[in-house]
Order: sequence, then C-alpha cells, then structure tokens
Amino acid sequence: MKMKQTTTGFVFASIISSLLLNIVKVTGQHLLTSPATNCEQYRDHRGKFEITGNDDSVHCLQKHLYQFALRSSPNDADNAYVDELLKKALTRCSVKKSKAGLSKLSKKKCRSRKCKKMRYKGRRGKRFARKYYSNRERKYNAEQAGCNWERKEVRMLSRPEWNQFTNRINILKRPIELPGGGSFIPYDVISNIHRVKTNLKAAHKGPNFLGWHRVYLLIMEAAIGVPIPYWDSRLDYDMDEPVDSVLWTDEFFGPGIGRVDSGPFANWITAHKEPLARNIGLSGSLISECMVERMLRYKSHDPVVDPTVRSISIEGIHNGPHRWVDGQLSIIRKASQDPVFFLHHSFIDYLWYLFRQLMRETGNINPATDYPDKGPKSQARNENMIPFGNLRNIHGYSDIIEGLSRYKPPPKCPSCGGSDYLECDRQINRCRSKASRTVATLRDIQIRRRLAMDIVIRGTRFEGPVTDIRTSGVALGYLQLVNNTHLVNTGTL
Ligand SMILES: [Cu+2]
Repeated sequence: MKMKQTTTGFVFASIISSLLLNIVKVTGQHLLTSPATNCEQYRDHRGKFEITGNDDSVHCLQKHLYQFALRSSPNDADNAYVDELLKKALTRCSVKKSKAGLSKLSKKKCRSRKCKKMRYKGRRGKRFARKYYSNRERKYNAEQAGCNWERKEVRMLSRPEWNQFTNRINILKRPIELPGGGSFIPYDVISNIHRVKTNLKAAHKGPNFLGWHRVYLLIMEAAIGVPIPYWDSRLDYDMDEPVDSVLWTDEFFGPGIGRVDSGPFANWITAHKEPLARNIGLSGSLISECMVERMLRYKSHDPVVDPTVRSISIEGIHNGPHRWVDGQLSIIRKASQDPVFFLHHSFIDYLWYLFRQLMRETGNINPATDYPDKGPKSQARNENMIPFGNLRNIHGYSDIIEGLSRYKPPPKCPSCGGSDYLECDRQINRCRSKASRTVATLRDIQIRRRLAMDIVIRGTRFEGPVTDIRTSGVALGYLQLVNNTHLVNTGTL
C-alpha cells in the first residue's frame, strides 16, 4: 500500500514538473534552464563539451574551454583558450572509421530514426565525394562525411540560418562568469588575437596573410559551431550606389553610418571600450568583378601575394572593403571587433580557394607547396604561425586545412539563388544587391556621418591603393550626399 502511494506520488510529481517545464518553455526558455546551471547536458558520450543545436551549448563550450585554459596556463589563459578552439577547429570533421572504411555508426544495426538519418547522411557524403573529387582527394574528403558545413553568401542564407549565426556571435559577446571569480568575453578574446603586434606582423603584408586568416576563420567557427557566411562585396559594387545596400539595415549588419545602434550587433562596446561604428562609402573600394578576374589570371601565388610589384594582390584587394566600411573595420588592430570582418574574410578565403582550384587545373601547380619565399621573417614558410599553437606558416597552405571549409558558389543570374535580397542586372548578367526600402533624409545622413566621425577611432588604417571613383575621399562623399537622395536604414532616426 505504502509502495503504491509512493509510486502515485512520484507519478504526480513528474506530471507537475513536466507541466512546469512546459510553462517555462512557453514563458521564456532561460527562466529555469540558464546555461550557467545546465551546462552538463552538453557533454557528449566521451565527456567532452560539444556545440549542439541549442545555442546555450555555445556558451557552455566557451566556459568549459576557458576554465580548462586557466588551469593549464593560468598566466596565459587567453592564448590557451584560443589553442583549445584551434584544436577543435582542426578536428571538427574527423569521423572514427572501422576497418571497412565506413563509420562505426553505419555498421551498427539501425533501429532508431536518428541512426537511420545519420546513416543516410554518411552515404550521401560518400556519393558526393565520389562525384566531385579526384582519387587523391577522395580519401580525405570521404572522411569529411560527418561535416556538411558550407559557407554561403550572406544574402543566400535562410532567415533562421542568419539568426542562428548572429545569435551565436552575440552569445560570444556576453561576459561569462567564472566559478573562481572573474569573467571573460569570448568574442573579445578572439578579436584580440587580431590586435597583438607580433600576431599582426605575422599575418599581414606577406605570404602568410592567406593561411593565417584561414586559420583565424576556423577558430571563430569552432567557437560558434556554424559556418561563417561570406560577404561577396561584388554584389554591392555593381549597385548604382553601394551605400544603399540592404546589408546596412537591421535585417543584416545594422547601420552603416554612425554608431551601430540597431540590428543584430546593436550597441556593442568593443574590446577597446569604444562603441562599434562605421562610416561606409567614404574611401577605399568594394571588390569588383574586374579586380577578381585580374587576380585570377595568375597561376602561382608569388605575383598575387605581398610584397608584390603588381598593383593587384589578394591582400591589396582585401584592404578596399576594410577602408570602405570605415570605423573599427578600417583600423588594422581593431578590425575584427566588427563581426563584418569575419564575413569579409570568409569571401577573401573563397577567392583564394578559387585561385587554388585554377592553379591545380590550369597551372598544374600544387598550391599546398607553392609558398612564396618573401615578406617579413616571421612569415617564412617554416616559422611558427604566430600565435597558433604548433602550426607552421606552410600549414596554412595545406589541402587538409582547405578541406575543412566548403563554399556554396555565389549567386548567378537569372535566379540569383532565389534570394529576396538580390536581383539580376540583365545588362551585365550579374546579380547585385537590392537597395533598402527605407528612406533617410539628407540631414539624417549628415548627422549620422558627423557622429561617426566623432566616434572614429585612432589607429593605423589598412593601406588602400585600390579606390573607387564613387568613394574617393570625404569631400566627394559629401558631394554625393548633396546630389542624391539616399536609401539607407533609418534605424533610430
Ligand atoms: Cu587581418
């Protein structure tokens, strides 16, 4: 009898608790299940923390890795944390193999729906590998079956994909309290890598620029658990007035002129304790189709890698949008404080990927070994890739690191990927960005520009040999404002 009572009591209690849980789900997911108290559920069967479909797991992984870093290197926890992210990045696609070459999972008897789904994915991955890759590459890529990440042009993402990306970036920007006291902001720790003088020297104006930034993107992806979309700025360059692009609205990057006070990165304060700000379209240049074509004509790294006598280097092209966006993005040691940095570099990495494909196909040169011997000493091929653990600079050029990322090609006419934010320019048969629908008055824009200039922000800017006649200097920028009605995000105006 007593037993029966206890059982009834238990059943009753579980009904009540499940009801309560449902109420929590309806009224606000984080009321009882705050990530700080519930991180244990994101350990996988090996006891490691993993990022799952739940955004809270992003917070939990950073907290766990930072605590681990603090224990192993109390005096240099920031770098040790980044090292842990790097390890995750480099192993993110590895799937354990059985002797037959199939994943262990697919050899088990599949009864559950989850198992069947995973098995299907594995097979599809193998078919994919067979179709698109050479024998030499196939072995490596077949192992990537568990990794279906694909970087897409930001305007080709579905809304849930874009929201997930920005949510996760914002989770990194929240301070995480540590049990022993103190706190850290994962985004700032990651962005600070692109602030330290020795790191910057090892990453710019030389052959290591490409590999270093490739690894840096992978580190950010390891932290957020989703691919970084790319910003193909050719789609904006082809607009009559690129500052009108839909990207500079709350649907994408937030305001392009002045303080970023709305949109997904609203009111961010950077690691330099400054408000995030931009002042688009006053100098520099977005990337044009012509620049890309000129660069892709070369069949080895040497002519397109700094220092180079030719005016077109990948790094030179890349400097243009940094200057065009202005604000933190135009200052070398502050650039990564604006999340647009990662989308811009994702595109630069795509261009490099294209370049390497052409090297293999038409130049018959192996891009993994074609490392130019020039530039600063810290960028020599066998030097350590500062500050990335045991990696050497030459590793940045390897096929293995390249194979960790895949790209969905940019949108093409006439459908432009079916994106609501793109249209086909039939005269040149290329897609371009749509303009924002909201209209700001000339005065609004001038106020915002003025505010942006007050905020901005000292530091060495990216060098800008490439300019666009539409944006050659501040004066012309204002002249344009006088002559045109601009369509820009009105934000809080
Ligand atoms: Cu950089």
